[in-house]
Amino acid sequence: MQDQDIISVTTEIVGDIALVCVDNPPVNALSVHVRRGIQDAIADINAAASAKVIVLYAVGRTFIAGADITEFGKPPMPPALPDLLNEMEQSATPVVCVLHGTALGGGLEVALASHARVGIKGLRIGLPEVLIGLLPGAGGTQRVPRLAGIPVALDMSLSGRQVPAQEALGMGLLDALEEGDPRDVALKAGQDALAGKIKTRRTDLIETQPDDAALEEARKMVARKFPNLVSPQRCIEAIAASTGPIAEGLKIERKAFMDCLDTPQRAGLIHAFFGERAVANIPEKKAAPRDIDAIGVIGGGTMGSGIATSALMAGFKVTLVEVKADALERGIATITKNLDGGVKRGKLSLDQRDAMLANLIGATDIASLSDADLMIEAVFEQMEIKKEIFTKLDAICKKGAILASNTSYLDINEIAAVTSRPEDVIGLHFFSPAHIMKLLEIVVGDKTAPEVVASGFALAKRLKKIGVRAGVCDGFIGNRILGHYSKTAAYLVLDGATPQQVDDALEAFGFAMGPHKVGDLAGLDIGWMTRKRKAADRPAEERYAGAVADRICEEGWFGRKTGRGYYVYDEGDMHPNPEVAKIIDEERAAAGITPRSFADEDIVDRYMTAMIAEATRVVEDGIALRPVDVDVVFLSGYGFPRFRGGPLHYADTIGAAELVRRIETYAKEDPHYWQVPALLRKMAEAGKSFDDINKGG
Ligand code: 3H9
Repeated sequence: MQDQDIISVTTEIVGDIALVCVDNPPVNALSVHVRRGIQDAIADINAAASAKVIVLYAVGRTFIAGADITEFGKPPMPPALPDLLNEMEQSATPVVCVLHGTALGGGLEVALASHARVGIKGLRIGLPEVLIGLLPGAGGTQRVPRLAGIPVALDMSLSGRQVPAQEALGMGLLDALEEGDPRDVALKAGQDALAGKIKTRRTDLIETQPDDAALEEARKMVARKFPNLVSPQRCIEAIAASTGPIAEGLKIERKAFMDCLDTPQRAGLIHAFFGERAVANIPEKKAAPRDIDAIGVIGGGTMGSGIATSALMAGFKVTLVEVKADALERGIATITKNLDGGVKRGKLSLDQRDAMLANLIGATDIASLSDADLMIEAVFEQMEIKKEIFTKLDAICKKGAILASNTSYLDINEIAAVTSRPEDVIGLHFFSPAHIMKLLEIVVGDKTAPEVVASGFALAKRLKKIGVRAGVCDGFIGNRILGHYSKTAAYLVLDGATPQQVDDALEAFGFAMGPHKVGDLAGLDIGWMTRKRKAADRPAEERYAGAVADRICEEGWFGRKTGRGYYVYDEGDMHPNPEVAKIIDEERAAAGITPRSFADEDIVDRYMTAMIAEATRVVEDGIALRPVDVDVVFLSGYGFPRFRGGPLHYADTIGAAELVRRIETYAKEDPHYWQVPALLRKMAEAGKSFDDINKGG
């Protein structure tokens, strides 16, 4: 059966009321058959004059969640949504819309073009198009200002936030709020409209109140907050046009929407949207997760406290274990501070914070974890210490408990091997600050049981994090790739760029912070320790990347926390550290390097090519299930610009053949560092993309 032949819209006549029902699981997206179904239903009812009012509603978990995103980038299939909604607005029989769940994007636009809107309690409405590189393209930029004013239209369409029903009622975007099942509410809404209790009116006949000040403020905000994004600017342009005739405004909106549809940003953001859902598709997805209620966190440092905070915020009971009473006290104080931060940011009420703290127990004896369902070890990154803890856990934990390590690079198989139950052992790699960062790498050992992997994914969901499955290797997906490409930044500086130039070039590419600023923020001592730890294993052919950073650390400059690193931090002011320039000169002289200049584009190309090369090897080695898993790790854990879709989505915009050519060119300078991954060469020869691999090709 062709897509357009699917029947997803049905009409039921009850007296003078025509109930038009949309049923297109899972989220009632406006696929071509839904658009045709609504168009035919309204035309038929008007032609037959079979009802005095039409009530449009949907069944399932939500009202219409928007246009069908999978249709974007494909040939258009009529009717286009804007045309359908213009027709609906002109319908001689008034249309009342009944909304439940989440009425988003095109879904809300259907409601705005109706003649009245009734929400069902629990409803949230929103215009999230900007989050996928678009703007409301079916009248949202014209009809929200008419019903609720320009400031509301700017707020909703530039933030993409979901507005709760009560607030929507206050804004004038809903006419009534009811409780009940969508069909029952639809019938009542029809009766209320017939009785004149719900007033129906055409939105296009309302005039928008001008508000130049709000538009100007929005333009400034967008220039400051989203300098790289196209669609927010175009969205403001369309909203500004809403004070004129609606036909003109709709034309401007349509043009802006179609232009945005054509941008790589739209493709990148939609790749990110589907990618975040695709990573849940794991080989273990049919396994039943184990019940987790009580969690034990071992280690009350920054990571352990952050993990405990995250678990408390998700409603788990948490026991925090530290060896010494003073360390335990510090851990509990950090958790309290984290939760207080949530209260300050308006994310938690005081009552919620108190309830979470009441779920927290502190202990200095690991034996107090004997009843916990999941242990998360978050102590110092030393194999011997980890082994000692896992040996103890094995002795005291109940049967079926999951034993997890938050290690960021150590071998999970080696840790599991000290227990009598390696099938219960898994890596749960959180990112700092753990109660805020979205990413959770779920590291699967050779013997980890499928239910334990499924439990890791269920846990990620409850913690409102994105779980990504990773295999065992030094650094798993993210840190392994980071360990490789971060050397490029150091080589660029040794060869002639300044740290600030590297940072500026990568920030212009879209990273929130360049690598030297990130180093200063995280603490340069961390990299220094890692380099010392790995010194013995460094291959003789490898060009040493740590020369400058080591010298900075030897001065006691560890970045922000010491007031100095690559930059000097002085009461809110930040400028390049002049002493670092001297160190760089000395290191260049010692290595016999004559500095050369790099164009910003060259800096970005080298940095990104190194990232893509190691990411390709991570896919090739089976550490990541698919290229999209790497993309999601970088988007949710490493500040990769979302509008670029992730390193391997970005790689597809360059193409495998060009990437091979680049690596071969750079290899003339350093053949050890720049090696073409076998997979990339094969892709170049076969004309394949990473997206082909995502699709199973
Ligand atoms: C738009 O409307 C443009 C118009 O202004 C103009 C047009 C001319 N299309 O998220 P979930 C899939 S732009 C196709 O896991 P939840 C999703 O991939 C659109 N598929 O559920 C997943 O598939 P799978 C503006 C979609 O309960 C399944 O549905 N609207 C769409 O956690 C379940 O999704 C948006 O941007 C879609 N529009 O959250 C809303 N939406 O099971 C985007 C979802 O195979 N959607 N799917 O992995 C959402 O924000 C959330 O899905 C929602 C439900 C809150 C609705």
